[in-house]
Amino acid sequence: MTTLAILEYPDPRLRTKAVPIDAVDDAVRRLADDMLETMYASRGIGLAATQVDVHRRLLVCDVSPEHNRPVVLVNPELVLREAPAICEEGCLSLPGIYASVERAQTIRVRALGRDGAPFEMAAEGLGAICIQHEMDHLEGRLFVDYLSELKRQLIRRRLEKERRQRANTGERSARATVT
Ligand code: GNR
Ligand code: NI
Repeated sequence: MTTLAILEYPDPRLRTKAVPIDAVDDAVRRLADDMLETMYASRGIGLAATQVDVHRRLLVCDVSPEHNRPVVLVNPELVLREAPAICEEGCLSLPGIYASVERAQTIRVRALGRDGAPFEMAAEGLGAICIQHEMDHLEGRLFVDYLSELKRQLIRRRLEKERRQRANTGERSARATVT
């Protein structure tokens, strides 16, 4: 397995709308496995193919406390969304940036699994939020799109500054909550 490079905001490739996958073959399974490895290595709870510059409808997530419940969703479709909830989100494509976003608290999603078979699953809380966040990536949408242009500008500047500092010191970015 391989860890893949994650695109970072404001990379325009993050705006690409992903196309459906017509067959879950070995190449798709390999990509899903590499995405899971990348997600775990980055301490993320989800990853969309868009973030690794593959513009196909595939996402992975694992919101379990032991990080031992990987989920692979191919061509996911929401069949139910209910009960709005506001939750603070982060994104591996915006390292260190956190902001509150409104999502549905409960969802049902229909998708193909790693084996290519269709299935439906219910998710709530963090699992539901994560799947909606990943499905947004597949549309070329990011959580900062729900914020004002002023806040997005602040975030762009902060990320630029952090990247300059990371390049100089090799250190991780500090946490910043944008309210
Ligand atoms: O790791 C992640 N954490 C997270 C926290 C709250 C809401 C959504 C997420 S997804 C994010 C990983 C990521 O960027 N997926 O696209
Ligand atoms: Ni993300």
